[in-house]
Amino acid sequence: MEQTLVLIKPDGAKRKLTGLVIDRLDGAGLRLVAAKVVSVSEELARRHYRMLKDKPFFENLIQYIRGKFHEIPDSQILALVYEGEGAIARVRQAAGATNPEEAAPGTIRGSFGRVTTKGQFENVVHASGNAEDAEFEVKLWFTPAEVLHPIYPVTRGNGTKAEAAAWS
Ligand code: IDP
Ligand code: MG
Repeated sequence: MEQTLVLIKPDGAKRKLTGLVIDRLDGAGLRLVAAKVVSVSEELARRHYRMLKDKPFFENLIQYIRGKFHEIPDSQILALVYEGEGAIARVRQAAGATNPEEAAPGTIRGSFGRVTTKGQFENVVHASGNAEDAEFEVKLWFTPAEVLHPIYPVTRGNGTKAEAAAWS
């Protein structure tokens, strides 16, 4: 059994795709075990995308996930945790490839993503990439009390000190 993090990115929220994304993931037979509206701080955004800090698109990515390109008030975003056998790969499959131009037709990104004229990938959803990222990200965005039967070991905290304490 796996749990994986999904974020409806600001382009998805702005373009009223929230219901559609949830519907697609329902259709994939996954169970929703946590959901929360989060105000994405600079710190949270940087921590979430820590592995990409040396990429040329990193600063734009931080602005994008904080809703700065889509006039999202309070940088609000919907964060979700889905659970199921093979949930990480199944959500990735439903999401499609990172580059919307390469994402298969019928996937969320293939159907609704776009590449802006400035080269930013606006790809509607975030989905954890692998087991290690899924654990880190679920712990970063949620406390154990916010997840129905949290599955990740509670002794290894990630995120901020407070978040680590919540999982310890
Ligand atoms: P993923 O979201 O499919 O896991 P990552 O490589 O983890 O892809 O990149 C995180 C996010 O950074 C992507 O979803 C996309 O929004 C953005 N991104 C990734 N690669 C590029 C790029 O080459 N140009 C612009 N934005 C990118
Ligand atoms: Mg990734």
